[in-house]
Amino acid sequence: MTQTIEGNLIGTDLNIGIVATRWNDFMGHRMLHGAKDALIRHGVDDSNITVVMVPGCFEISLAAKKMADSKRYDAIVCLGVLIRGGTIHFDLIAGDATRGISQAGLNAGVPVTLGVITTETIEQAIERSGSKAGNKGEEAALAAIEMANVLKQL
Ligand code: DLZ
Repeated sequence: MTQTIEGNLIGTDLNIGIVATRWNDFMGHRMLHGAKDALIRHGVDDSNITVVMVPGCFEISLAAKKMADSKRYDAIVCLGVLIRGGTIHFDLIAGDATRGISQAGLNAGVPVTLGVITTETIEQAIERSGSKAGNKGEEAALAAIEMANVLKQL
């Protein structure tokens, strides 16, 4: 008989870390709010949520790595907003941030979820941070709860 392991969305007793950025704060703030709101609505105690603010997406992975390595968190949510806006930095930062975030989780064996939005325009970033395209902060927070609960069973 097939055994299927899956995580529920019950956050009771989970310790969750969030790394969020100051760049593009107008959208970042809404993603952080969406993430915290989702965690609390799914049972995570407010006092079990730790938010670390970093300057920009390039800095997310180091903070996520330190948090993951500490083993004090069941999962870590990484939030950032990268807008191309004609800058050549965009692809470099996006690539490094994504790889670093992934590596932080793999190295520590702790779920680290990706709530970094990469867009061409500010309008697209607004759409994905709490308007018609949802809130990617909230999605990353739910993925963190689900993965924390999957990992507990593996
Ligand atoms: C430099 C830069 C640029 C051009 N764009 C963004 C962005 O859209 N989103 C973001 O989070 N950060 C950006 N940064 C800042 C870098 O991530 C980083 O904080 C600085 O290069 C300092 O290391």
